[in-house]
Amino acid sequence: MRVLIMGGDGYLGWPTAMALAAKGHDVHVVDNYLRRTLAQQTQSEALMPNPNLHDRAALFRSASDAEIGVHIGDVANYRTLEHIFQEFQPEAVVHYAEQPAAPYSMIGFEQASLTLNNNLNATLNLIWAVLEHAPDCHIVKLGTMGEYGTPNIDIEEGWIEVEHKGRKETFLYPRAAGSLYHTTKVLDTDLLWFYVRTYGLRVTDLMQGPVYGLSTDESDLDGRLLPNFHYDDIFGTVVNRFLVQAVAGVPLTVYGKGGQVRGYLNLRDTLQCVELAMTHPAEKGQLRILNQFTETFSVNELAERVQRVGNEMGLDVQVQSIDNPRKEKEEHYYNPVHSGLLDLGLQPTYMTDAIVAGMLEQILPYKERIDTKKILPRVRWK
Ligand code: USQ
Repeated sequence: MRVLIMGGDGYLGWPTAMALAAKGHDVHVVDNYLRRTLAQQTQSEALMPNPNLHDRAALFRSASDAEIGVHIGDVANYRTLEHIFQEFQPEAVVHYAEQPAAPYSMIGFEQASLTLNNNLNATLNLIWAVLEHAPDCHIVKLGTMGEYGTPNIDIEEGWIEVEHKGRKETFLYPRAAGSLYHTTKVLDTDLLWFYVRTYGLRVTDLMQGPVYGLSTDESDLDGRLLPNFHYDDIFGTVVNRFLVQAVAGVPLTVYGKGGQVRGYLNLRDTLQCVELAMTHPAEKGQLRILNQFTETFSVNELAERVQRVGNEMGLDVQVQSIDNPRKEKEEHYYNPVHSGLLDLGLQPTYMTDAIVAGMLEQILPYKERIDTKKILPRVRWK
C-alpha cells in the first residue's frame, strides 16, 4: 500500500516507517522536527543520538534495501499537506503528528496553546486533504487510552449503548482526560466522528496506552536507527523512565501511591497493531475505535518488576514514592476491553522478565549519556 506517515520522525513514527517499508509497502514520511525542537527547548533530549530523517532513511536503505520517502514540513499547514497528497496519493495515512507529552501541555499557556493548535490543526488538515484529494484513503489515527480517564465502570472499545427512559442509543464512550494533551485527543476523536458521519470518511482511531521499549527488527540492524528514546520527566513514559533510572542508580520515581493502572504495550506491538489496522481498513462511514494495549499494570507493579530484574542483573535498584506532580486517581477501578486488535491477529509481546532484562542490557552502553537532572518532575498540574 502507499502509506503516508505523519510524524515520521517520532518515537513511534520512525520505527513504524521502517517496519512498513521492510514489509514492502510504499512509505513516505513527513515531519517538521517539532518533538526534537521542544525537547531541546525544555532540556529533554533523547538518550541516544538520532540522525535526522534524511540520514536515517539513507542508513536504512543501505541496511535493508528498502526505501522511505522523506518530506520535512509542517502538516499543521494545510498547503504543505495538500501538496504531499497531490504528489503521493496515499491509500492509508498513519497520523502520529501531534505534540504527545502530557507534562509539556501542562507547563503554561504557550505550551497549552501550541499543543491544542498543532494537534487539532494537523487532524483537521488531514481530514480535508483526504476529502479533497484522496476520498478512499483510510485514516489510522493514534488516539490514547487516556481519553477515557479512569471511570468506575468497564471501559468499552470506543462506544457504549445507553438506555434512557426506555429508549436506547449508541454513543461515543464518555471521555474524561487528565491533561490538556489528552484532551486534544478527545477533541480529535469528536472531529473525526463529525466528518465520518457527515462525509463518509473511513477512520480507525487507536486508543493506545503507554508504549515501552526500543528494539524492533529494523532498529536492531544499526544503533543509529533506534527510536528517539526519552527518559526525562516531560517526554519519557513511565516504563522507559524506570529502565533508565535503574541503569543510572536513581531511585525509581513512583508518583504518589503508585496504584495508577494503565494498559501498556511493547513498541513491537504498536507496529503490529498499526499494520493490522491499515491492512484491515475501516468501512466508508465507519469510525472504528480499537483499544491498543496488551496488559495492565499499576505503577507499583512496574517498579517492583524493574527493581527485581535489575537487581538480578547486579544493578542496585531502589524505589521511592514521590509527591505526585499530576492530578490523577492513585487507587481506582480499571477494566478496559481490548479484544478488537487480538481479533485482527495481534500476537502480543508480553513484558516478561527476559524482555525487561533485554531492555536494560540495551540501555547500559548509554549509561554515561544519562543526565540525572532530567529525571525528577519539573512540571506540576497546579
Ligand atoms: N508515572 C509515575 N512515575 C513516572 C512517570 C509516570 O508514577 O516517573 C505515572 C503517571 O503519573 C501515570 C502513569 O505513570 O499515572 C503513566 O504515565 P506516562 O508518563 O507513562 O504516560 P502519559 O503521561 O499518560 O502519556 C503517555 C504518552 C502519551 C500516550 C499515553 C497513553 O506520553 O502520548 O497517549 O501514554 S495513556 O497513558 O494510556 O493515556
